[in-house]
Amino acid sequence: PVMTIYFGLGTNLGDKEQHLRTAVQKIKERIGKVISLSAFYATAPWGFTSEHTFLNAALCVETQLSPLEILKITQEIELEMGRIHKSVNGAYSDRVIDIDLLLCFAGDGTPVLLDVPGLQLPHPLMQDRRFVLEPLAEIAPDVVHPVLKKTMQELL
Ligand code: PH2
Ligand code: MG
Ligand code: MG
Repeated sequence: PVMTIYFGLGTNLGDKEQHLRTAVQKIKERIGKVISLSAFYATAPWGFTSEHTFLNAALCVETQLSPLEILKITQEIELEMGRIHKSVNGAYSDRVIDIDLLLCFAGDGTPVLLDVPGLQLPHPLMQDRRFVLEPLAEIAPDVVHPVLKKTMQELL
């Protein structure tokens, strides 16, 4: 069964544009077909203090994989690309790449909701983060958040 998945990508270290392009390429090779990719948005660090600004993007992919299979692959890509620290209890840190699963829909458009250790869909904080909503509203303005019942444009 084909599913549509939306990712949020972020980086605030090194050659950020290259990191986003590399992550998109790896996702394309291992997860599925890229349907759309947003522009890259320069954003200020949210939720922590850092001298390194972010580059954020949103990505839509069609895949045959399950959300947990996708999570495993995105975590492997993060490690391969040199991510060292993960956030602990919401204490964020600088990173080469962060790939977050945001929203997932089955082939018929039914939302896929998930709440298991390590993965919650929709992403529980997406509606609070402009750095997520701005790129996402660019590629999916009319997609409805299945819990909040608002479009990405409305949430932005
Ligand atoms: N990611 C975070 C915390 N803060 N701030 C910006 N601007 N962009 C991010 O991608 C980001 C953040 C947690 O993953
Ligand atoms: Mg994140
Ligand atoms: Mg993450």
